[in-house]
Amino acid sequence: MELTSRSVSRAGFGAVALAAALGATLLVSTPASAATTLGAAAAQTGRYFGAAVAAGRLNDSTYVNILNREFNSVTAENEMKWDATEPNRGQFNYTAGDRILNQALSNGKRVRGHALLWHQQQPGWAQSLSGSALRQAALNHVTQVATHYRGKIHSWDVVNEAFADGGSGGRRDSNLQRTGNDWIEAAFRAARAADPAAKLCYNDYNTDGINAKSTGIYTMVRDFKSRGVPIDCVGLQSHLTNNAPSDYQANIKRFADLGVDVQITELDIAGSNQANAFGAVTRACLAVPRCTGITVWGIRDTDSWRGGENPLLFDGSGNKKAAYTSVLNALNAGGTTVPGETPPTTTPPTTPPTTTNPPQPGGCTASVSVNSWEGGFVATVKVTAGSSALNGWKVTTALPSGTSVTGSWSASGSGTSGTVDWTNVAYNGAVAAGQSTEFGFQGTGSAAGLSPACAAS
Ligand code: 9MR
Repeated sequence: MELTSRSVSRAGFGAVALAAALGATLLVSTPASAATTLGAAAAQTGRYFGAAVAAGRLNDSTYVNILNREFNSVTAENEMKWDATEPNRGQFNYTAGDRILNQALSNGKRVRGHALLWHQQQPGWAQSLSGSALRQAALNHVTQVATHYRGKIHSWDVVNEAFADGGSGGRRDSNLQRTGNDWIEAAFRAARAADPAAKLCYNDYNTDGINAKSTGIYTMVRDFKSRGVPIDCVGLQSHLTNNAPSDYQANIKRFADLGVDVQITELDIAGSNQANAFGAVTRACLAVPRCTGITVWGIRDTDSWRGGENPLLFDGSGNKKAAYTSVLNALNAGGTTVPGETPPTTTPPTTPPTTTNPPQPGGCTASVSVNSWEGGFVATVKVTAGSSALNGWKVTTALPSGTSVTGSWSASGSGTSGTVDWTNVAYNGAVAAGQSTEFGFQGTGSAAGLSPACAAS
């Protein structure tokens, strides 16, 4: 990625000065029991405070001491990327990623997964693929890596940096984008099927304020939510200089209002206003209940990818900087509490089915779209209500012999082979007349010739 530098505008400086004054006021009410580490301070409002970690530094005792003391979340800086985890097609290497994961889990930290698909840091073999061969390889990569880490990752960056810089608001051209505009949703569906418990995030940079690029992402997330594409969070990388954009908090809030969490995923801030800006970013996250955590992109200045800019919270010797104190004070001053993390599939139905007064079945239709490759497929099924509303539905699929379901989302399957009945889950049984909902499943073998039959229930 390229960094854009920001100058301190009058308006921006005014906002920071105001925020700093507010911070000072709030500090007066800091409880006597203020936490003394970033992780503990963030946990007071249910948030995490994390750092990007490099496996190669885990033998450095200064580094590991700070990591273990201060942070309660970890992101692998490079070790879970495509080039690291699948250096040869179909041959997976989790050695360095597992090292970071195990170090974190054994010290009670949660782990963010970064990143399943990205146009950068692709292995050479993927760079030379295109079209359906690349699509198949990419979805298989998502499935394999998310399955390896199943149950251990708090949040996955499923897709990283897929939007273009500048004013278009559109997708970035890449080999992945050229496999079809729906590659992102296919990736999210494959990730959900492989690890239903992980929060699935879209992550990008220069999207921290309200601009054409962040609005393009906003529109995609709104579309995904309306169509039932599984997405749970948006990552704002927040590689900044001197200030967060003046509409940073408003941007966080507009994403949260779509019903997704927001995570600050790669925070680093260069420039002379660094300490104030770190405090302002922290306060902006704390002000929005669905801003659930902050990750800084490295521990000491000497660990940063922004060589020479010293954009982190600890100096090269591991000493706390003014920016550290600014963040800690902001965390201790508090903010809104993060609401409980309820997976979408456990949300109670708004109109529960009743056995005493059953609704008149109104009929429904089902259609399927299949992304397939040699040996596997992802099927997305659209259920559409007829002239009456549905309070529950069942879709029957006859799978070809030899085909086996390996995962599904937004429906419960009666089995994994042969004739499978798919029944709505709690939150998507109610479908208004003429409206649709979607579910999907993934499997090995072929989904050729599927013709799903729908019945109201
Ligand atoms: O910090 C990472 C650096 O060590 C790598 O050389 C670089 C390779 O592209 O990726 C850096 O991390 C990036 C992250 O994965 C995605 N967002 C931008 C980060 C900084 O470039």
